[in-house]
Amino acid sequence: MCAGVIVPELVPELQELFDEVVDRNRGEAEFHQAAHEVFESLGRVVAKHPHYLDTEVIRRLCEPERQIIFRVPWTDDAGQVHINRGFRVEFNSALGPFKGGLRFHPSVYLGIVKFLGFEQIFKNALTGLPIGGAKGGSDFDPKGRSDGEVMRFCQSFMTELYRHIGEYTDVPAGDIGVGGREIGYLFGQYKRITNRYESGVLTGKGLHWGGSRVRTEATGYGVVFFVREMLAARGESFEGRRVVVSGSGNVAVYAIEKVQELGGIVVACSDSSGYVFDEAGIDLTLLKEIKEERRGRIADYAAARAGTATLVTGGRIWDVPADIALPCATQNELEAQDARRLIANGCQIVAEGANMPTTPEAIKLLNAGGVAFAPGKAANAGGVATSALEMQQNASRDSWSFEHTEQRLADIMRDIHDRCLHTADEYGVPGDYVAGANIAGFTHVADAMLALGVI
Ligand code: NDP
Ligand code: 2IT
Repeated sequence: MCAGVIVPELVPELQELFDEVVDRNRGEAEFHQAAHEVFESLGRVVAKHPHYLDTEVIRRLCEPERQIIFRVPWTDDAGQVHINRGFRVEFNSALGPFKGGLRFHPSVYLGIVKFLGFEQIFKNALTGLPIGGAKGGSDFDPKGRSDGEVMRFCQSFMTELYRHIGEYTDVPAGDIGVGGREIGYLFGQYKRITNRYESGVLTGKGLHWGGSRVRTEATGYGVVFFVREMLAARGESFEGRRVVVSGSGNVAVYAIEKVQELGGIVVACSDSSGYVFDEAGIDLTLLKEIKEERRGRIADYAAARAGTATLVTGGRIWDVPADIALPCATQNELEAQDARRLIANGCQIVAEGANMPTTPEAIKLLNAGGVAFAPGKAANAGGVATSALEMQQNASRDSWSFEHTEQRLADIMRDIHDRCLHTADEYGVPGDYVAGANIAGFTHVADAMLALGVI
């Protein structure tokens, strides 16, 4: 666990299972953190339904069905050979083929892939669509690499991965460092090796070669649709709300776009080198041009908007006063000190666009401070849900309109929101989106596992 984290007690049977998870997965702090958060919610479930303990379904859920680690050799533009490590953790296929993104970032190791794969099981269950949970990636750092280098890396990565995936087996997609360009190179190599145009093997494809409309926008739009439901539940809307969004990648950019469409004002966003504060509201056309076309830095945005925008390096984006905070960059980016600052500044809602961006201690403080908190496995499920819609379109060799697909996404996010609240009510913790998401996701997948026998 992270240093300084307050760890709430688990019921003894779950504490024993948690200790076993730590023991069997040593050094994988992020996986322990993700498992602990789910276990905290499961106390109420096993008290009501002890068969989830008796059948060992929780113990089974914590052990991935299959874990693949492989060498990825590639050559840079200067002819130098590099070796990276590739991962795919196929965690659970009770509900459908393994499904989840690939992350290319130097921080990737087995513990990161496992935490993401574990979260993905419950997230995918919450969508109500037939997808299991998985995650993969590599410690490859795409920053500063040429197109040719990225292509050769992707081709080498797929040269091993192809034998483990397939439209009925395991369907990867993007995550940090993996967007449309990388999915293209990965799909091209899969097609070449297998001699099959198997569109349903990857999602996040380009619109001309099997991709779905709205998939690029889906995670960011989905988070904002989820928050719209949270606001509506209090009789409020985005109109005139000040919003802070961390990150400036795929999720952040489209969260900003939808907040602006709904009348909110996004006053700050960031990348790993700092954040930009723009009182007039982020200029999204400029941000997209810098981030999506030039693959530039947030500093380039600040330089181009010198009149209104301020670049802050070495600070915390959560110091910027906001009604709504959307962490959309990476894990554990919103810590206890940030939660205190958000509360002091009157923030009312925190919704996770990223996976596990809020530390356990920060979540506790936000709850105690009366801030409504939506966990990533519910709030950012729009990305993978739209991936499942892409799989549906591929299976039927069809292509849906933007409006139809966006409406499906909005309906799915409303359904997830309502199910979280309904489940939280049912288990005696009204308004607790974390418990609602964990319990609804868990019971859905655990019931399917039990129906399939001891496998
Ligand atoms: P991108 O690679 O498009 O963007 C990531 C953004 O986060 C960049 O601005 C990046 O800054 C910043 N960032 C990444 N790592 C760090 C770090 N260690 N410290 C500070 N900033 C960092 O990724 P996505 O937008 O796709 O993913 C963002 C988050 O959303 C991740 O947690 C991902 O798991 C989650 N997510 C993504 C989904 C998707 O469909 N893409 C679906 C659901 C969740 P810099 O460029 O400087 O590194
Ligand atoms: O974390 C996530 O849900 C994703 N990166 C998207 C996964 C997917 O298969 O679309």
